[in-house]
Amino acid sequence: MPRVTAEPYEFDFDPSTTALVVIDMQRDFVDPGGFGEALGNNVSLLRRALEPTRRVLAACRDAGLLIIHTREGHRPDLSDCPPAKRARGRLANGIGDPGPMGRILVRGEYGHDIVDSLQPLEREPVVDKPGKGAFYATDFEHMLRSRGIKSLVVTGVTAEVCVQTTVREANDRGFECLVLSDCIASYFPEFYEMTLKMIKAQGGIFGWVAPSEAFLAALPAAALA
Ligand code: C5J
Repeated sequence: MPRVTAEPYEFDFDPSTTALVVIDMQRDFVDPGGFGEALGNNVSLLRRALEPTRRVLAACRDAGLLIIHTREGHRPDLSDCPPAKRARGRLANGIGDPGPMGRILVRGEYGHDIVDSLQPLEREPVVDKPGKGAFYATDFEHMLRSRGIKSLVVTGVTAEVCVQTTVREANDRGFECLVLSDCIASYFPEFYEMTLKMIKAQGGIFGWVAPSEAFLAALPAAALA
């Protein structure tokens, strides 16, 4: 079984029961000129994760792993957006309002979609989630269980919000999570650091952490081809 040099200890995984999860790499969070930047965030902090994630995505495609992408957002009529979520932050331009790349966090809008360099292939499921976690109010868990998935390799943004929420949800459901440290990112450097610390604390209370090169070194080429 492939073994990744990770923290707090080695992460063993079977490629046939492992999925790569790419969380919310959406233009509105990551691209210059999007919603995230309009809120005053420095998107270059998120963009650091793009190239390592692109490499991992390519390797997982070659190895034949299941790959699932997620996007945070809502139906155009906002019927799946809790009023409390919409009101939070008292933003002049918040969820559902016009933003620099279309209506903010609304499905079908340009800004809601995944950045060009990480666009899903047709065969790769995309989970549209109304919450921060990928399990809440989605068929994500059903997809994983239907395919016998036991381990998740986790990438995406933002570290402390949708990545961490998803890892916690996955951990409670019995999935083993390896978070790739250079493939997640936050607008806040201290939240990025603390996310990694929290995941691997206490013997891996939520999972494992490793740089993508350690995962790529362990991933057999064409594992499932
Ligand atoms: C995500 C957010 N994707 N930060 N959303 O983390 O609101």
